[in-house]
Amino acid sequence: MTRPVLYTCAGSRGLRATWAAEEAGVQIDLNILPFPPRYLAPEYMALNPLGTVPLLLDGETRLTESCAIAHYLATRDGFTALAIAPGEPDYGAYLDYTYHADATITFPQTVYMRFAIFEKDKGLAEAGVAYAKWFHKRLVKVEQRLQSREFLCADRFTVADICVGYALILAQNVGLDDGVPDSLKAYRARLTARPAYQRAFAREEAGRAALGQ
Ligand SMILES: N[C@@H](CCC(=O)N[C@@H](CS)C(=O)NCC(=O)O)C(=O)O
Repeated sequence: MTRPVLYTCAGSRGLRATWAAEEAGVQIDLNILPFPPRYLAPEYMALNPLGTVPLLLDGETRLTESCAIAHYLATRDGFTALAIAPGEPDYGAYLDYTYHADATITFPQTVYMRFAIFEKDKGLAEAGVAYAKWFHKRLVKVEQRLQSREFLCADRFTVADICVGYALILAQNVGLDDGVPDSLKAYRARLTARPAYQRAFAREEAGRAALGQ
């Protein structure tokens, strides 16, 4: 069997995939691209016309959604405890939090980043700040869920934690931490202390350093 190839940028949403690979013990070839690849690695557009990262290639299989890649890697070589199977009590919650992570939580973060950081000279910084508030409000569901739990689903660490945890890591990296509740900061600290997270982070940072970024 060939190894899956992950194209990503260090610290991007692709970290969900690198992290899942480390947790699941799946060997991947990691290709760290300069950010943003659409300008700094234009040849990547031939592989992924969206120009976005991550991209996972595995034989005929290709995925461009970070949360889907995390689930795929957690189950590729056989079902692992990182995923939740149909029939388990938290199956629905697992799907819900895994999708919620990018569609509802990370989406407003990226609008904030675009208008308030990357393109702040374009006069739309106010819109960016409004989306930052939206991001903070949208943390309520995860905050309430974790009031009585260590992990989001099934009393164990799963891909749902990877996907939601990344949004909290991104918040810290882009100056959105002031509105993050302390309970979620503690949850993030528990997640990032995991050896598999540390290995994934180190792998991506080594790739970034090799690019001189
Ligand atoms: N929903 C996709 C979003 C992918 C995405 O937009 N990735 C960002 C990096 S975190 C990107 O590639 N931005 C560069 C660009 O759009 O040019 C996912 O979860 O993977």
